[in-house]
Amino acid sequence: MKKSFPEGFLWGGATAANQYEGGFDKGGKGLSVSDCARAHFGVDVKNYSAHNEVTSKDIEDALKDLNDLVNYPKRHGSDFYNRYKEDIALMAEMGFKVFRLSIAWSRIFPNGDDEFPNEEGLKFYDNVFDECLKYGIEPLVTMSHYEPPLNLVLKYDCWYDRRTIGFFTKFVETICTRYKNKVKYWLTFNEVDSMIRHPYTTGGLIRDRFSGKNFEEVIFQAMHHQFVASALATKICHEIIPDSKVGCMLTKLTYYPYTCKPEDVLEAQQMMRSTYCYSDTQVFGEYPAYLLSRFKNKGINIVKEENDDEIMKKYPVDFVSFSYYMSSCAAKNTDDLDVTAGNTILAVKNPYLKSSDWGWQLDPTGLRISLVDLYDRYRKPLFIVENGLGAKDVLENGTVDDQYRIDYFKDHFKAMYDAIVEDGVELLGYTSWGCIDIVSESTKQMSKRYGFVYVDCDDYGKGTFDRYKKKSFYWYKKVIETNGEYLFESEAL
Ligand code: BGP
Repeated sequence: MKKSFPEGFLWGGATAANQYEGGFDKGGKGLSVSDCARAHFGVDVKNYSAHNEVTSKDIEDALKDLNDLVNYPKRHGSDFYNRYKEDIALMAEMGFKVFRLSIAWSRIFPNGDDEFPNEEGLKFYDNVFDECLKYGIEPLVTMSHYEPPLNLVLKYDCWYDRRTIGFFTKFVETICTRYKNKVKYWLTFNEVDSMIRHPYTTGGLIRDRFSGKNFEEVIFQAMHHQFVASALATKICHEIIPDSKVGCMLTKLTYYPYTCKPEDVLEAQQMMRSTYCYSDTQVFGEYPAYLLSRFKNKGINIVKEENDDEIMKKYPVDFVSFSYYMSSCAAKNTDDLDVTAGNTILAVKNPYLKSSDWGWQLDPTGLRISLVDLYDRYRKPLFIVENGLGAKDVLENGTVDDQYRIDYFKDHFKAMYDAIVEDGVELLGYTSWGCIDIVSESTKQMSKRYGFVYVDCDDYGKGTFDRYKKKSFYWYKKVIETNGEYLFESEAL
């Protein structure tokens, strides 16, 4: 009996405006926080905070030269803004059923608190969605993916100020109304948990603007506003687009105990909660007991308004989406243990796993473990909206021999298949991260390539930006064409 994925499985790819779109100051778009996120060339990729801490002075420096696209690679991204027709045609050629992208909030409301939306920005996404639908590709839209308007940061401290809930829901009402006949799959916040690890890009929070305050409490207050906003966004989307499906999105970090010592098993369990507590809040519509205990024990006081709990409870998400790249180990005592980088984290290295060029540990079995964990925990349909291998690809004779990427995907897709067929997981679809090469989030590099399509641009913004199909382009096309059967044919090995 042929092995294939469920009928209607949504194969595709994922991007985010702040890393892919470019055109950062075109078409009436205002500055977003990401347009002021400087690249730190030559800094160790493990030094995550050096790459992602942002100070008020950094913002002043970024605003001094808005023509500086070398130090601010996200300003040019992959130039999707000018090349969206070509890129969507490439996605269609691979047979995509779904394309995940985000709407840049500051392209619609340039300052975040504008009275009226920017029509040129609305028109751009109309054109993008029309291009997708022309090929039968479903848009999967992230409402907020590291793109709050910079003005909200400078004027209100962004998500720390409760008024940002209103600015965000006005943005949501605008885009749901405008695209109600074109978009039915939505995500509210990308990796809502990431505010803990990079509060600037996710929450628009700059530490030195809160001197004298407990910054952890500031982050959780901002996150509370995002939870209320996420619930209201779900409500608004369902009201305007009755058949819409709205998902939360978490960073699926998967930790194994470094040994079978009970204290290491406990440490791994506690570390897993570092992201579960936020998806728990969005799926169950209330703060989990262990997060409330943490608030109490650390003297963290969240200011709520009287309807907040009711709103969060009343409008939970329809499905759970997540990013998965790698797994890590956890140990009570990490002295003398090797540490390696991961997605926005540093963690104990697993001696049984290989690592990517950026130190991320490659673990397809960990994807199956993650799928089982999440499905057992939430009993809601799942959607993998980010997965892939960031690697140093070399363009030769107009293509890239990225057999290593094919091998990565093959192993991960087989793990997905087993989770569906063996473990009964309901998996709606899969969008590989950076399906066309994209500026990386943690290090702002183009050279950390994820795509099935190579973009001729280096870490300094130099290149033609022309697109080249990699070996994996043709492989993924066959996987989609056969709904996964190709994975199990000998030639796919
Ligand atoms: C996730 C983000 C994406 C993407 C991905 C890969 O956390 O949601 O925006 O960046 O990580 O990480 P990186 O780009 O740092 O390789």
